[in-house]
Amino acid sequence: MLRRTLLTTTATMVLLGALAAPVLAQTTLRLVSKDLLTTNPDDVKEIDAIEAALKAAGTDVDIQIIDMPGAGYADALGVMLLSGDIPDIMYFQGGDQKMAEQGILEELNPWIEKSEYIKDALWPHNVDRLSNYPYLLYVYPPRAPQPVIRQDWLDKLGMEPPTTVEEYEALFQAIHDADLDGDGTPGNTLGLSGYGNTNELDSIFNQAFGVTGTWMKDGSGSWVNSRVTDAEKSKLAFYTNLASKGLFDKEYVTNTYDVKEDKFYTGKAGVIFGSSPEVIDIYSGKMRQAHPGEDITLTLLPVPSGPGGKGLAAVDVSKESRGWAISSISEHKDEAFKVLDFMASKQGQDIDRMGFEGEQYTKDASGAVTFTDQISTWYARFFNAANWTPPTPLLSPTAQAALDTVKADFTPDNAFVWPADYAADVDATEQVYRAWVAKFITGQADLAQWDEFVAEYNAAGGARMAEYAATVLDQ
Ligand SMILES: [Ca+2]
Repeated sequence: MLRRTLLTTTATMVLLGALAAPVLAQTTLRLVSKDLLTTNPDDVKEIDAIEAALKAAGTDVDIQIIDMPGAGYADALGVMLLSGDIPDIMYFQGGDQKMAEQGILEELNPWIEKSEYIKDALWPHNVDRLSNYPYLLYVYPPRAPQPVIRQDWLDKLGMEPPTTVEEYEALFQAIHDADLDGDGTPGNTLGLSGYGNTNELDSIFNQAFGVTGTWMKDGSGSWVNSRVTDAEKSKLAFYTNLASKGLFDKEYVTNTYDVKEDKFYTGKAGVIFGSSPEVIDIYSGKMRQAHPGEDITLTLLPVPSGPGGKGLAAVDVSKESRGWAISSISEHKDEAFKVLDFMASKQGQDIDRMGFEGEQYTKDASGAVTFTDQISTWYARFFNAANWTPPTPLLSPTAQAALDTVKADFTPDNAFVWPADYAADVDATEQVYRAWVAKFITGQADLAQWDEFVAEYNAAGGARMAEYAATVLDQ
């Protein structure tokens, strides 16, 4: 009885509501992203806030999150898309090229041109990547690993941050020779550690040794991969020399990123690279945790000059390797793009970058923002707009300095997207290169064997790749 009454009342209210207000058409948008889940309250709260802000601005959307496993995300997304289930808004982390070839990804440049916010929020490399590949949008600064050191160690050594490659070696040598970790044994601290490969080092040393981009002209004016140039050889001679003197970590190949970090926090390495300003701040926090009671700050080391020049490594602008896409067959492309455009606005960035008042930050009577401890686990789900500034600094001065370097020092690379039938060559040459670099640095091979490496590289596909590159680069 009671139930029936309730139902009737509800039905009546719905009817009255429908009569009282004009019918607002709500659009359902389906969105899929990596690690954005209906089971994560912060994710749901952010999506709710986006819906509310868009509704206030006249766009009524119901954004439905599609849950996807974080592990194997690219594969899981690919399976769903190939089954014909294509969400309106999709985040890709691999696998997008095949979908673009299928014609299911919308060309974004016309949308961006008429956007209200995104066009002003792009980083320079975003513009270049979109012009080469218009299907993915990833509004974040380029990754440019930069080195940091404990300021108290620099002080103990009485040294200034190095500005040349020679001064870098001198700093690494001084770290090595001193007993900065205070275990009573000089000579057991590395100047520099790394992990996996030498990409991080290349970030500041490529240009210093004249490795200006992926493709360079040789003495005869032919395009060659920079991997097999004299500039690369002189850079590797620098790395090899550091390793042979105990200044660079010969275990870098087997180090994982946390092993690298651990050597830094425990004083077994004086300098490591942070992959982004945010990561540099994480290093600062972990360093302080490892040394409670000490007031340790990290200092950013500059991009050095060398015999070949100076600058951050050239940035690959062939395409975004990850990012947001819109379905070209969506019936709601306008609304889907409005969501992305909103995320580049000040209001959207305030939500995406700072979280929520009373949780990640507080506001006083004057409106001044103070971040709480919860900000340390908050992260942007969508964008890091180039034109957004937080009301209170989000980054430490050291991390901000790293971001300023990235902003001031952008060089586009001349790498391009390989056709599918070069995939095996690209993989094989990369393996040959990595293996030889490791052999040179650990001393298993001598740089006198350089020609042997070049021959193996070219045989593994390097020669065929260079022939193709010439047809692209000479256009
Ligand atoms: Ca020591």
